[in-house]
Amino acid sequence: MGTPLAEMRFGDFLLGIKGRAKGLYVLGDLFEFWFEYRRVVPKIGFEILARMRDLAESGTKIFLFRGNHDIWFKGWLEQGLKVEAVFDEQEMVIDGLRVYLAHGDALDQGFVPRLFRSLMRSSINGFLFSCLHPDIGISLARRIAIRSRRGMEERGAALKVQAAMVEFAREKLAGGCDVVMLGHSHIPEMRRFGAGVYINTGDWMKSFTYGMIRDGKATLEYF
Ligand SMILES: [Mn+2]
Repeated sequence: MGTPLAEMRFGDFLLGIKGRAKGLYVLGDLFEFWFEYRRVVPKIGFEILARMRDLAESGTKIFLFRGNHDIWFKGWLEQGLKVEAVFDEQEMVIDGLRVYLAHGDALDQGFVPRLFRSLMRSSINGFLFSCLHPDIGISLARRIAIRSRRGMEERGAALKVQAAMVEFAREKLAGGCDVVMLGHSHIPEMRRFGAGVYINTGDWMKSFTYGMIRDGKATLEYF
């Protein structure tokens, strides 16, 4: 999510599925950046977090997946939002379908994304980062995160990732999955391979798209 307007639209989406969706699977990079401090809650996307908690309390099971921008979930978000679980990748049975879900950044072989991923995943860096005052740390991290995303928005880089994702999905589907859902590339798409379906859920910055599983069918939807 980027602009306040995009955030509001996602908020409207959350409100709209209340009482209707059994599960919500957030496929990573919900935030440009997320970090859980020991005693400080970042002032990031509060409205969205409040709506997600409301949704969880109304009975929708929420599953968060780590992206490459928001990997620092350390339990507070799970407790605070009443999230069911946090995953890197997961195969789940949803509505009778075998569904593989992940953010998909592991398939991104670009130099900057790989560097960004290893920086973000290092626990020493996490410790050092936690020593910075949150106002300084968060604005620094946001700047790096925005640069990393701009890299993704370059057409060449995005197309490379897209191709790697399609190939990955083809293999997963051949291996017995019914549906593969990924994000990260910001390019929404849906492809069929035999009886299997690959969906890239796109984003909530420009595309406002999401994957839906209903009555044993997976589709790509626009909000
Ligand atoms: Mn990403």
